[in-house]
Amino acid sequence: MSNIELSPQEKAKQRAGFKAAEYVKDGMTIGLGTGSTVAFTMARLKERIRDESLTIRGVPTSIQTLIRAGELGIPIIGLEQAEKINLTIDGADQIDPQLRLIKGRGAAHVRERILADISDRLIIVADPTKLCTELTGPVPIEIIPFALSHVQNVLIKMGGNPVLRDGVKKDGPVISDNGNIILDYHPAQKYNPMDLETAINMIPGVVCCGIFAEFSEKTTVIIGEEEGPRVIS
Ligand code: ABF
Repeated sequence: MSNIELSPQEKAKQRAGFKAAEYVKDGMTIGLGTGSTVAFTMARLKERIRDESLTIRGVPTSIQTLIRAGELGIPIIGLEQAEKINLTIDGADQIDPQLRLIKGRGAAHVRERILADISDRLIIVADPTKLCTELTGPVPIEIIPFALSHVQNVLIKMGGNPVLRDGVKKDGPVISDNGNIILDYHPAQKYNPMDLETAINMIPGVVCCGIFAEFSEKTTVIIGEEEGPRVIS
C-alpha cells in the first residue's frame, strides 16, 4: 500500500511500526506479534533484510503472522528451535501510563503472552488512540470450550459481563489458533490490572486473559505521534 493511500491512523501505525524495526539487530531471534501495527514493522524488516542483508529469525504469534512473514521473506522458526528471544514486537488494544496493556482483540494473546514472557524485551507499537489513563476493558479471555459455562459463571460472580466472541464471517464463536474460544469480559467497576489478571488466569479452564500487567518492567512503548514516533519506557 503506497503511503498516499494510508489514513492518518494507518500513518501513525506505520510511524510506530517502522521505528520498532530499528531495534532489531543482526543475528537476533525476535517474537513477531499480531495485528496491523506490527505488520508495518514486518514490512520494514523486509526492506532491511533486502537492503542491509539483516539476518534474523522470527517466531510468529499467530497463523496470520506466520503467513505474513512468509509473504515478506522474513525467516521463521518454531519456538522450540529458539535458544532465546531477544525481543518481541507486538501491538496492543489499550496502554496505561504504567505500560500495562490490554491485548487480544486479534484473538492471539495466548501465544503473544508466551513470547512476552520468554523475551528479554517487549516493544509495543501503537497509534495514539491506544493510550488510556486506566485500563477499562473489555478483557479478552481464551478458554477451553469444555469450561465455557463454568468460566462464565465465575466471571458473572466477579461482577462483570462475559460475552462470547462470535465469528463475524461464519456462524458460531471465534476459534483461536489453539482451537479454543474467546470471551470478552466487561468488568463492572474499576479494577487493579495485576489483581484482575491474576484472578482471571486462576480460573480453571482459562488459558489466559489479555491483561498484560506483569511485563511493564521490560516493556518499551512506541507511539506513532504525528510529529514523530514517541518512545516510552
Ligand atoms: C495484537 O495486536 C493483539 O493482542 C492486539 O489486540 C492487536 C492490536 O492490533 P492493531 O495493531 O491492529 O491495532 O497484538
